[in-house]
Amino acid sequence: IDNVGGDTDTKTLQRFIISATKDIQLTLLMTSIQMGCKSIARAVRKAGIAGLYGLHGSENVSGDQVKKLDVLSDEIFVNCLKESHCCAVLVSEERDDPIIVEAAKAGKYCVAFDPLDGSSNIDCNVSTGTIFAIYERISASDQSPSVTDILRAGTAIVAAGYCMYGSATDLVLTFGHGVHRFTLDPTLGEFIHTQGPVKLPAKPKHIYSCNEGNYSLWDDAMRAAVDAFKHQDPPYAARYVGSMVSDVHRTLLYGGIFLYPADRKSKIGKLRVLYEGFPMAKIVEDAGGIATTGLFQGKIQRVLDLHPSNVHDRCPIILGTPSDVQRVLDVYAQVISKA
Ligand code: P6P
Repeated sequence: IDNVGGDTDTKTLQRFIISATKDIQLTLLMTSIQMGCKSIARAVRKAGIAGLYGLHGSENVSGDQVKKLDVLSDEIFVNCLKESHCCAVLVSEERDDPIIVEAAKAGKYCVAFDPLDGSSNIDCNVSTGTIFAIYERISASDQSPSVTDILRAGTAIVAAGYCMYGSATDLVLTFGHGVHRFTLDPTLGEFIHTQGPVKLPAKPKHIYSCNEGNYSLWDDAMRAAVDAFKHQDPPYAARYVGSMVSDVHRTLLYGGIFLYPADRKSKIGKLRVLYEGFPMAKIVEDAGGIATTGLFQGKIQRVLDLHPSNVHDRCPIILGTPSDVQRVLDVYAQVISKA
């Protein structure tokens, strides 16, 4: 009943941001990020319809070249971040090179983001999402910022989050002191606090989530690990949306395991470190879960301990309920011990 007009003390995301961070630039930055997510949510909801009339790469009634939704989402987010006057370096999944914000608008944060992850799903109305990770720049404010301000280990992340454009628009966020969930109330235009601190369930659902179409491309250990979930009694349920934000959101709330391992086709994995692996690993760890690469570059690594050398580096990702992830790590440990 709360938050439908009768509430006189609405717990908005804006209020949470103000209370959770005493840094005015981070408050302003998060205000801009939530504005970007609201704008993308509106475009996604609209495009779900317009998509039927060829939204992608076509001209609209006034003859303008209508932008593909992921490009549109990227421009929305870049403008929101630049105009926050709180950012120095931006890395977008949609852009080859980092954006160094002009000095007049530069601030002390760096943001890596995927403006519309899973956008190949938009035309069939499958949920998509925006993912972001925030760092504080390490270069001095009188120095020009550079990519080295953001090419750092995931443990340096100040805040991470995602916004899922699903049946509802959910925004999940951590400043490192607890994961919180907010749901957009379109009648108010505000994200309302709906859950938090969010923790992976103590009694998780038995769900494994991966693209089994790649089964023949996996190494023996990954095949054995996934087979073990299927041969349980009762077997685990298979759930795979193919949109990382959806698969991680379900894993966070229901428990279970999400895997995108390396394979013969994607030898270093498919998902990108800076704006998929790191933010999701930060959220899952803050919610009491584990996020690992599995056996990668000869050793088992915590995703957040990786140190990317390129802004679009990829890595294998296995994350979720600790007992489920540990089962996969145990299989890899046996592989290493036999090597
Ligand atoms: P596949 C979407 O394209 C994405 O980047 C993630 O959102 C998702 O988890 C993954 O790729 C899906 O990849 O190979 O299963 O289609």
